[in-house]
Amino acid sequence: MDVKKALEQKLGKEISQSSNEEIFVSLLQLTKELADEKNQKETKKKIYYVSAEFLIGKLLSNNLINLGIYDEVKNALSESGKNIADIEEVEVEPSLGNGGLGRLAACFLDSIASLGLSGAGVGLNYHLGLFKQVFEDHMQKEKVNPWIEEQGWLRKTDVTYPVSFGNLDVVSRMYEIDVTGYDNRTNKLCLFDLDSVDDSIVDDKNQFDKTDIKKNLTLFLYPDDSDEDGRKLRIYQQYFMVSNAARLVLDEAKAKGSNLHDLYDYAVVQINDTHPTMIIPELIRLLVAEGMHMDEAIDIVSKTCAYTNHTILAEALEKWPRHYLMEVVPQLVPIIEVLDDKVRRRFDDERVAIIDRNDLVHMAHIDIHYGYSVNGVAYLHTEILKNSELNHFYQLYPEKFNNKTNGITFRRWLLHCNHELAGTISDWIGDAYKKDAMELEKLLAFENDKEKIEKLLDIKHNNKLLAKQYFAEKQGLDLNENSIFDIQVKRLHEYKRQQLNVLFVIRKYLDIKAGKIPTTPITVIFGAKAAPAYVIAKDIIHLILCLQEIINNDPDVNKYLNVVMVENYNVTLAEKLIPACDISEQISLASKEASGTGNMKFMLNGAITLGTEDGANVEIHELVGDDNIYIFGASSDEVIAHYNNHDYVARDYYERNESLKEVVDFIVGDKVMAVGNREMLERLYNELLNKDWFMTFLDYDQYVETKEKAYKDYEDRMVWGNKMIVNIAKAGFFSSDRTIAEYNRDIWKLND
Ligand code: 26V
Repeated sequence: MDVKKALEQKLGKEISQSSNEEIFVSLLQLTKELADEKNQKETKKKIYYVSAEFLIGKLLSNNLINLGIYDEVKNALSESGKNIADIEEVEVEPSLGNGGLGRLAACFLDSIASLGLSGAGVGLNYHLGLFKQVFEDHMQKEKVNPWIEEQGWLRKTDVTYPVSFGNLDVVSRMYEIDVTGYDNRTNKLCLFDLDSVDDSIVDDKNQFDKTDIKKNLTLFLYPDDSDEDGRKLRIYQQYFMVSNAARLVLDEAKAKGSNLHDLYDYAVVQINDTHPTMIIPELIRLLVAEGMHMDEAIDIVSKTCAYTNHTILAEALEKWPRHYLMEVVPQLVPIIEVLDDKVRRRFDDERVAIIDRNDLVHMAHIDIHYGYSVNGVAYLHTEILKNSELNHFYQLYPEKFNNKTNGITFRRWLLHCNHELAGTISDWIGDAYKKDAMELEKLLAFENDKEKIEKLLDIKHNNKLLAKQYFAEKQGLDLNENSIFDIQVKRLHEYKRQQLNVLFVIRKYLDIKAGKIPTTPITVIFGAKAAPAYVIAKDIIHLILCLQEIINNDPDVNKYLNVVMVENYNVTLAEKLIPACDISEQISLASKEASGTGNMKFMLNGAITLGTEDGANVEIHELVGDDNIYIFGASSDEVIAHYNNHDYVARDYYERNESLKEVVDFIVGDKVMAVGNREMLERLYNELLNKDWFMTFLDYDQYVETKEKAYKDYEDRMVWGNKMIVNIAKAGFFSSDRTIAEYNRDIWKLND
């Protein structure tokens, strides 16, 4: 295909005479047409990945790469004086997820299509994505984040289903987004919506009537659940999602010849965390409505559904009061009661009941009893599920438990975000790694190869320059490209311990003030959104922004140390920061981060991990060996023992450790108070000193020591370059193509 000709035909004029917006729209149309050509007949069995979140990010460049025309388009544009990066800027990012869980779902869709598997994502068409973060007075403020445009990726379909709630009947509508496989088929992401939803009910403070379901149902991703109406709205959303998903599954199975008694030969439903759990009673309800006996319906559904657990944090495991369900989805309650009754008859163990003594419905328990597979998302996480968190279930169903270590799509997280590195790798080992990521191991041959290492270091420097330019333009930030880029980007949560990194920053600041000058300047970069109602998380952001102001304006220090918090961290910004990173901060309290996937993206782009033995860090460590990662901190066993013995006392560490004490006191000292908010800073200080639930002080000394070691090693550019090579070479295991092949081999069994 002559891309230039095709594009100019769509534009109706020359590229050089067209605006970036016009070019974007034409490329969008062209992409959709090419994607259509790769629609394939469904195979008998199909995977439905049902998820409340799909954090897909911008799609244009990825689709161009997957369709094999990225380079032609880029060249055609540049011949006409246009830059593809400027066209990418026209696209609005759909932020339809919070973080790792939603981004994982997006990577999985890419890999399902790229492996040629027949599959669909099923979710909700939120009108407003995760809030847009802005900083005012060194604090996070939330703004609405619309993404749907006249000309976008959504395709309106004629598929509609009736959905009934306790007090309301609605009719849904399905929208589709193409999921292009890399040199392979096109699948669909099916997003359900209601025609009556009305964006104008949201006021400028982000408030809206939470009870007006017809108008608000799909407005927001994760409506605020700090009150009862908010929690009920979540149940409305979840039921709406799964009722539509269930209809779609049954319709498509029937169309392919299923008599529903053999549903599991036609469909597998992967339940992404507990949010879609109600699909189990809903499918049972629909099968019974088709005339099937209840016991058989339960059996068939149990052979069709599989569950993925993404966290061990108890507060994140959903439990809904039975009376909420009674109000919103009364038709499911008798079914859930039957499911509970069957469990209680089989097992005399209150801990595995579905409806507990307080009348709370444990969603994960439904999934485990009535799904045929339960998987964790990294080796350590699955071990913790089996041995402690879900041990009483593991005793009952050892055969259901399995591990599927997460992965990332290399199309977005290497080919798209780091063109120079991807091109260089192709020059060195050929293109085969694009389809078989394990090919990257061939790069190990270049360890100690001075010329190759210099090239890698050059690429890293160029990516720092690109990031510098981007953030100067977009956010008025000034990044020093000659500094070490030490980056922690992820949701703000106490268990992820941004506060530990902050303590280090203060330590470094005080050291420099005292005359201990770093050899190479350091830029500590943060990016993180805090849940709007998460008070301590917002206090941590406040402290970071205060430190940014103090440190970057201190002429004694700012030549050697800078702190930068990027605003509104999202997929698009991740794509700019990750290729520029030297040190990847993965410092969660051991046992708390189920997997992490940012850690994999950084490694693939030649950053060295500084982390605890947590989540997939454990597997990164195993792959790259002690010399190519910086590991510190208490082990998950030690941490779990502290929790069990209730013997961690933060204040003891503070009182015994002069360095730590000085750093912690700085938070409420005159310097920070002069720019910050007393209430927020004191609250954070007291939280750390009196609680520190995620044991920051426990790991402080080792963290400081290990990070200093990393900075020192950075000085020997050859030594550091070797570490980069090993990390890139060993990243192949973390391709989501590998993860999806394992899901298919062990759970889905498509194409058998
Ligand atoms: C949710 C909540 C909501 C209530 C307050 C506390 C809290 C804490 C954590 C969560 C996480 C929910 C599930 C989740 O997003 N898990 C993430 O899934 C990723 C993909 O498997 C994985 O890489 C991350 O480690 C895991 O945190």
